Amino acid sequence: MKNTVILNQKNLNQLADRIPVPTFDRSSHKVGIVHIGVGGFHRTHQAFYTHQLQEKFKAPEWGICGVGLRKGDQKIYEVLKKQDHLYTVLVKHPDGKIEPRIIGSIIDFELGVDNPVPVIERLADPSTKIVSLTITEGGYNFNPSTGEFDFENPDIQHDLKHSDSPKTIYGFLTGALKKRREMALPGFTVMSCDNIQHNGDVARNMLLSFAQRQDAALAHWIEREVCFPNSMVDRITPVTTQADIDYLEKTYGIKDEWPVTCEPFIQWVVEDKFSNGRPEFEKVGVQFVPDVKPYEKMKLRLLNAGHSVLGILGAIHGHQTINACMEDETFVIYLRAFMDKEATPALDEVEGIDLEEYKDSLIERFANPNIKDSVSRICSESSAKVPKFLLPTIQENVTRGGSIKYATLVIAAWCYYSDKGINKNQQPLEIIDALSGELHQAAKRTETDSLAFIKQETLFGNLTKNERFTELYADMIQKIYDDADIKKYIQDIL
Ligand code: CS2
Repeated sequence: MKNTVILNQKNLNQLADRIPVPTFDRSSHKVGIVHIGVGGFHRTHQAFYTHQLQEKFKAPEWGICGVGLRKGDQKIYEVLKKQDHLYTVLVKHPDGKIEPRIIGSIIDFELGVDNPVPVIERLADPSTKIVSLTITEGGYNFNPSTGEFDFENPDIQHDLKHSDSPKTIYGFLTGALKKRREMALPGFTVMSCDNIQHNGDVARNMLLSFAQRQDAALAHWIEREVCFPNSMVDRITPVTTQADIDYLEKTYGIKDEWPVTCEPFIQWVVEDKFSNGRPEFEKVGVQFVPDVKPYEKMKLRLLNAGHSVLGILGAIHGHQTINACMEDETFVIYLRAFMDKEATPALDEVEGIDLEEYKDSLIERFANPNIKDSVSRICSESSAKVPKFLLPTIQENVTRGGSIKYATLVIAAWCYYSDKGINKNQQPLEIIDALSGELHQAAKRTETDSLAFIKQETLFGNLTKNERFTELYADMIQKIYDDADIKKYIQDIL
């Protein structure tokens, strides 16, 4: 048994013979990227790529400063500060192998919750060239059915009135960009890394809507000076468990309070549109393309939607993880049928990608038995995910007269899930959703109005106007409410 060593910069030398540690001189690195929303995904993806670039090719001007804008970011802020912003990534292979590595690309962290000034200064600093975002699908503050910026949000109203003490991402970005304009500095690139189709365009439209209300001249300057590349990001990153923390300590004698785990697969496709320079990420496998849209659509409609199909149906059946769903043949066949018969017909050609192979690879990735990605993570924030991952496929198939039954069952199951909060064995489900109250209220009305759940227009738009969809949905609702044995209906549909 190795002696236990606390993870921090001073102890790295002692750890170097146990696992790969950063060999570059972190103290000489400058912040070039400010990243807002340091969750597990950022740490296994962009920070991982940046680390590899710094390790293999040096890139001292592209250190990352993490930023948290929500109260919930306090914990990651404290853990990373204590560990000199070092953390471990555990890459979990399907054959059981686990590859650990300490990541050194994050070099600083600011929390903007009670004290926004240091964050604004950091964003406005001449060394900051890119501001990247993983603020979640629900974090962009737009109405999912109209796509319009939501000015009703009280935090947005606060930011419009108090530009020097912002709470939202838009208040922070405009505050910093205003300073840059005053100092005659160039803008920075705003690089969205969230699972939203046209994520860069969405970030741009939302920021400009906000800025126009606040200061029209600034909005014009942003239009000219700030690029918003679209990007497709991909790496399955489950929630870290206590078992992961214990594994690292028992096996390697490393005390890391918040390691992060992921699958071996990693992909990042980005539009090469940067306002103020960028790291040479292509050296570590990032694809720069003129138009990322076909890639993002493919990923959202197959991978993310596939996750929601398994997660929501799996939760009701009583499966705990995505790989448990994939051990259940009925679920695998259903997933493939959804992908082949509903998602694929609504996709465009993706240059250089064979969609059959892509789907095969998703089936393999989801089945990785070592990943244990919880269905509760997948179902969390479904109100932000389903309208982006699944509903566009239903809408397009409604228009073109294609199959909709596979996806519709998922919507009916989501209603039952939101209403009852239990699986078919009467066990409680962990529901994490910013709109859980609203979803529950709407779903509860199903007893008297079978379409109540899908009448939530901000989520479902005008889908209730389509009879083929509503009839199918109402029929499925009736069956699930009569008997929640979801696998029976999955089999019926197949
Ligand atoms: C998942 C994603 O949030 C979800 O429901 O589908 O987090 C997914 O694991 C990642 O996008 C993979 O790149």
